[in-house]
Amino acid sequence: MTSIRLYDLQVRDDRRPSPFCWRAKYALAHKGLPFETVPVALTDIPAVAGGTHKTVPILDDGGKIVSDSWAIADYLDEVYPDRPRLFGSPAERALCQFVETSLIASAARPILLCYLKDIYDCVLDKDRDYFRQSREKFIGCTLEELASGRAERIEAARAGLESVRLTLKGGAPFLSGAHPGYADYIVAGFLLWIALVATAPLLQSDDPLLAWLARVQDLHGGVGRAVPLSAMVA
Ligand SMILES: N[C@@H](CCC(=O)N[C@@H](CS)C(=O)NCC(=O)O)C(=O)O
Repeated sequence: MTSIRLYDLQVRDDRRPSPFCWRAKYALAHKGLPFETVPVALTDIPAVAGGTHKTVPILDDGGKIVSDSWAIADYLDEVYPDRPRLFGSPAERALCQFVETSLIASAARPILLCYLKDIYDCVLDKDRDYFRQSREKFIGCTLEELASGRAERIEAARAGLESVRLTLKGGAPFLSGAHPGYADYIVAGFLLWIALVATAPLLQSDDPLLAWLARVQDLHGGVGRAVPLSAMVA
């Protein structure tokens, strides 16, 4: 029996789309640590693990509670130093942060705006009012108004992933080089998120990202393999 539990955002049909939770699942798998996920609704997060955390992922390692995907990765490297490291050095960690911020600036925001209404349509009934109110406050219009401009935005979202494509063009199997690393998990987490909620394709079928994403899905015993990509691919 494992004692590691990961609180993982749940939406309809027990899908688990959270990009930040994906990173944490990959981080645990990378370390070779067995874990179980605990499904949690958005509006139940404040009641999890003592009630002091506002977001998932939240890790419970035999009673030690850690929240935030970066803090979880750091914790795992610190507490399990003999297992494969997520960050080989502070420099690698800093570069992974750069990957995250670059992705947020170039792709994640347009992607979020394209798919926010799809995400709303997937959240559990109990979360719908909270999701609508919090996200409409954030974007400054209704989810329906946002969705009506989606077609033009998808092009921008697809183009925002160009730095990932160009990196992979270098020939290495992973963004982190010959072996997969946290940068791969960051980018794959965003794409698996969309694959689980999309009602319109983000990628063309000949997109070179797809071969890389399939490789990442197959890693560590296939931690992301069950996610169908078809809804995200034209
Ligand atoms: N910086 C956090 C962000 C986590 C995050 O935003 N998680 C979302 C789910 S994808 C969440 O829990 N949102 C709670 C809410 O919207 O109330 C991390 O890296 O773990």
